[in-house]
Order: sequence, then C-alpha cells, then structure tokens
Amino acid sequence: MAIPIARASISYSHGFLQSFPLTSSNPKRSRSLSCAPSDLNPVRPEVSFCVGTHLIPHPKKVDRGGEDAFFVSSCNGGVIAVADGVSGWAVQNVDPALFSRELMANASCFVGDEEVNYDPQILLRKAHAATSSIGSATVIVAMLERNGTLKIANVGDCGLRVIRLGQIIFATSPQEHYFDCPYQLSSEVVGQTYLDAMVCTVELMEGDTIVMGSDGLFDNVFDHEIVSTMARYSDVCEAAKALANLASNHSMDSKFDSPYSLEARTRGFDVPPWKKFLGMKLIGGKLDDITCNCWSGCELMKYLDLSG
Ligand SMILES: [Mn+2]
Repeated sequence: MAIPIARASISYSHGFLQSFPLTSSNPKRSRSLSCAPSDLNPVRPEVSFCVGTHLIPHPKKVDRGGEDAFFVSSCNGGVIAVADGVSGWAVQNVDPALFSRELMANASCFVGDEEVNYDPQILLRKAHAATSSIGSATVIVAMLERNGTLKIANVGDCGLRVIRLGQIIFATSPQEHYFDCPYQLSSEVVGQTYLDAMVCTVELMEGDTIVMGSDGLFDNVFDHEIVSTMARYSDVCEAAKALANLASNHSMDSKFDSPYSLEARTRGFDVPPWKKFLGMKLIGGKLDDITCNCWSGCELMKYLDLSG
C-alpha cells in the first residue's frame, strides 16, 4: 500500500497500523497462529508500527496546500518520506509544489521496485530520474526492515529523530551549501543527486519513536520540545498533530527564539547595529510549510514461525 499524499490543502492526520504476522498472503504465518505451543519453532520478532502524519501549509499558501509533500507506505517494514519544494522557484513563475509532489508520487510508485531492493538511496535515484516537473526539493526517505533496521537517505534539510527512553539517540544533520540554501534534488543539472544523500542506518529497539519532518518543523521546534511533546501522547496521530501545531505556533511568534533564529545569529545574521545597541536581537519563528510524520510502537511483535 502506498499513499501518495501530495495535494494537502488543509491540515490532516493519517494513521495506520501494520501487523505483518497477520497478513493473509503468507499462509505459514497465518496458520501458525492457531498452533499448539508444542509445535513452535523459536519465536522471531517483527516490527509493528503506527504512523501519524500532519501537514500545515505556510499561512500564505493554504489555498494551494503548500509545497511540502510526503507519502507513507507499508512496503516491507514501512516507508515514510518527506519532500520540501524549494520556494525560490516561484520567482521564475514555477509552482514549487509540482516538483516535490511528483517526486513523492514517483517514490511511492517505485517503493516496492525490485531494483530499489529496499534501499532508500536507490529509491531517490529512481524517483528523481522519473520526475519531469521543473523545480527542486529537499527530501528524506526512511525505510524500515522487518527486523527493525531503519535505513535513511537524506538530501538537504528535512530531518529525522529517533527517540529512545525519552532521549534522542539519532538525529540527521542538515546538508547545505550555505545558510538557507540546502542540498536539493533538482530538475537542473546544477542540483544534487542521490549520490549526495546522507545515508545511515539505525537499529531500532522496542518502544522507539521516530519523528520525521520538513525544515518547517525543525526550524521552529527544539529537540527537547520534540521529546517532551512525544512523551505526552501515546497516539502518533495526536503526537504528529501536536508537534505540527507547536511548530506552527512558534513559526508565527515573533518573540520566540526559535532554532532558526538561533542558528541565524550563530551564522552572523542579526538585527542592524542600532537595534543591537538597544539590546534587540534577531528572534522569531520561521514561517514555512510544516510536515510532521511520527512513527511509534516499534513493537517487536513475536509471531510463531513454522518455516524453520
Ligand atoms: Mn521548508
């Protein structure tokens, strides 16, 4: 099942539960559910995940749904991806949403492709090659294998956090040419390719939670806020909505010292000297499309395997 979600005109949530041991396409596993304990081979774990998603477009782009796009798939152990259309294309009369949406739609088509072979970097290569729209996008793809291995490919400044026991144990790092100019897959030859992706692997454990988002999330919400928000919700749909709303509120708060404004000052950007003299500094959230996808559960479901 692949769900290309590329035309969000309003905020919404989507969630599903995967329980692979119960799939009817595998008679061995289904049959095993009714076996007597004496028939059992060693128990093998598999992952079960709930996914919640929430997208809030930039306030000035609500009517067109913003320029972020994402998809969720239950292929293998589950796949989630986010693409963020680079808004600079608007000055050339190009709708920045077209590229990110087509990229995600193509990725959702190729997700089970034999050549992709559950490799997120190859998925990016194929999806990018198939995309004919003009534009560019930052993009992140995370593919979960059924044994709990999470494979990530990231181009640009979308991001992913893995939370374990109330702490972030893994975070992607943004890739950029310079401040506010991230790596991006592009229709133009000057852009980056799948070869530029940051690729990494995380071995997940039972109870781990994953938060993936566009830069609109991570520019407006600190990691400690992500951790504390996730701790308050057991429902990932609610968690995704809460995180996106928090990011949205911060993005519109001119007095909030956001991760974005903090980073800007660190890079030497600030208010004019006369304002500095008055004790003022560059602060505030950053208005942007905000996409937040949360995975939780990572329940290592034990099924009874008769395959030996
Ligand atoms: Mn963005």
